[in-house]
Amino acid sequence: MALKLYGGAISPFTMRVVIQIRAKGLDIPMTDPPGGLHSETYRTLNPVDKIPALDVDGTVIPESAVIADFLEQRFPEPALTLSDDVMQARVGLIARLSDLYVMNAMLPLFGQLDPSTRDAAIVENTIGAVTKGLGFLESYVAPKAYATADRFTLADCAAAPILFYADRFLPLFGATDPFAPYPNVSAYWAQVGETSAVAQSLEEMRQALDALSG
Ligand SMILES: N[C@@H](CCC(=O)N[C@@H](CS)C(=O)NCC(=O)O)C(=O)O
Repeated sequence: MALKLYGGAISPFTMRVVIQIRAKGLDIPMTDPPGGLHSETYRTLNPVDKIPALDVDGTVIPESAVIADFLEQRFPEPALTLSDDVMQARVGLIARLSDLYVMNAMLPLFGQLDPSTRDAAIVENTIGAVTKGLGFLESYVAPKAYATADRFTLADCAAAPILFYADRFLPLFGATDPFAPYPNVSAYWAQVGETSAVAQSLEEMRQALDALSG
């Protein structure tokens, strides 16, 4: 069985899977997408043409949430899911809220990095949307090292890299302390790095982004 992850350390969706791989003690190497993102070679392997994607003996699975579920099914131990069905719904919810209402909401900011061409209305609307998304998380995240309080789960794999992006990029647009209105999110963010798989992965993201910004 040969598994390979196509991705990169600047990608929060890739790092969600990398954190899961590390937390489960798996040995799955990560490489750049063959031929590069948006190449014909990669599009042939992965028509979605995004990272991450998991190559399982030649079958390529895109979408970080789908990859996460696949890895849980293929490698059930240690489980990063919860046996209580209502709590497991919370695991999925935290991951989904992070994806949809924080990370996806933040995307317009990446076209506004240059202050000389910045559109103030886009920035204001985007910061408003992300702040609202962080407010959704506030209702569900525990003020602990683990989003669902008791145990490290897929919720942490998803939320940590996305909060990292919010923490790093919102201040560049004037939102100096984006988690301040949210005590649960703030306390969670302060502690989530206590899990070594998270600390190592966030450090790699930091280094990758530093290298990119020169
Ligand atoms: N919903 C996808 C999002 C993946 C995604 O947006 N990846 C970014 C990098 S973080 C990407 O490949 N962007 C290239 C593009 O959209 O063209 C997932 O969860 O895997």
